[in-house]
Amino acid sequence: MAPAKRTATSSFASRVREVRSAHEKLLRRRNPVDFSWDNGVYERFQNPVLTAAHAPIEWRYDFDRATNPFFMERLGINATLNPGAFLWKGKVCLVVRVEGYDRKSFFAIAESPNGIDQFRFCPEPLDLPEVKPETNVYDMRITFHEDGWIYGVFCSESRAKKAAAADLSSADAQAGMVRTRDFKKWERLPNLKTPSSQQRNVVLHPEFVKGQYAFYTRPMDGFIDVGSGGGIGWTLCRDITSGKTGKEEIIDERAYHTIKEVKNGQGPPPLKTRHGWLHLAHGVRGCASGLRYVLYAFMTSLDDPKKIIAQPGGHFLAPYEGERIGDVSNVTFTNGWVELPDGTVLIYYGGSDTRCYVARTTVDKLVDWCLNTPEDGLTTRRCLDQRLALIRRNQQILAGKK
Ligand code: M1P
Repeated sequence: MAPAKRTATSSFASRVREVRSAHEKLLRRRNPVDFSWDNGVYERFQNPVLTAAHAPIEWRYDFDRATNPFFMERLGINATLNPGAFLWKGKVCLVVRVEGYDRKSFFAIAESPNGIDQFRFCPEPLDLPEVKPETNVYDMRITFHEDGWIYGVFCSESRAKKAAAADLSSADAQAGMVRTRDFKKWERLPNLKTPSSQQRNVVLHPEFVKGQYAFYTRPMDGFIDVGSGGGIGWTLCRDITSGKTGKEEIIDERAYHTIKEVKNGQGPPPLKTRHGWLHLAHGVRGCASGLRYVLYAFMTSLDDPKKIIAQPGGHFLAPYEGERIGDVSNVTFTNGWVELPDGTVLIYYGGSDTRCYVARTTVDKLVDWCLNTPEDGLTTRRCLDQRLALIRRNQQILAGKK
């Protein structure tokens, strides 16, 4: 027995060294621009910014030689996805949905000096309080509100109360809320109470509107299928510590034969520009291979943030190359972006519910994209007319006639 024990012990030490060194190499990996992509709107990068393998090894392995002599992973991490984003103390930070092999997600902050690579998780995940038992939490949007608090609004999911005993998939989604001033101490607020029976993709607007808190919502009467609900909604709330909102109205509807035919949802909190509020959202359509999630952009009025003033047609960003493949394939989903002091915008998005990517653009480019890209013509005739107008104008320009 003694030699076997010695072998296990020495293998433990070398395993720790090997695992640590591979992990450190991944964390230090640089992320060059992917020049296979060029649409002039945003840049893509060669690697995801975060994967499951970025999770600290202390979160996955048991370092006790007695209980884990082979230095095996005990609590595996399955995915890191759908991050909220914010700037804090000179770093770009992501509040990441980290999913274990057990399918439960939790939140953890990862920091990078440049927002493109070298993301490292803080030593521990966020230890957020519960208001009542919930089965899963995910997709946090961070809002620096003008009231001085920093809010995190996320999906709080539990098994549907009215589900039949044999129905183990019906769920109930609500908007959970936390707030902090330092990203260390978190206060849990009551879940938002809106007129809709279920909510996902709820986002707090950064400013008061008519003296009230304003939320982008996504009402639904089912968990996967939005039923008679759907669209990006809007509601006001007098007292965020009660969570009770007023009536809900749809400001961005689903539409037949568009990228948001099945459902849609606000992405991160909008960015304020001198031309209006810039929004990024996800739109979903159904096809033979399942649901396809893409990102789209639009703008709303500075005077009335629920009033759409520009809505370019089609998607802004869709799954590309390896982004297409993952646990839930053909999905791009965003809930975080940051604006740097020089006007650069870093857009973070989950790829196929598996890993996190970044795209880089600027406020000026996003505004130009929104204000000057035609709306969806909704029929082939009108969309073809838009394209013919572009082609024929280009022909004139290139022939020197304009
Ligand atoms: O699996 C794709 C996405 O599905 C949900 O999005 P929606 O609320 O629009 O249905 C979310 O659970 C999201 O996390 C996930 O990426």
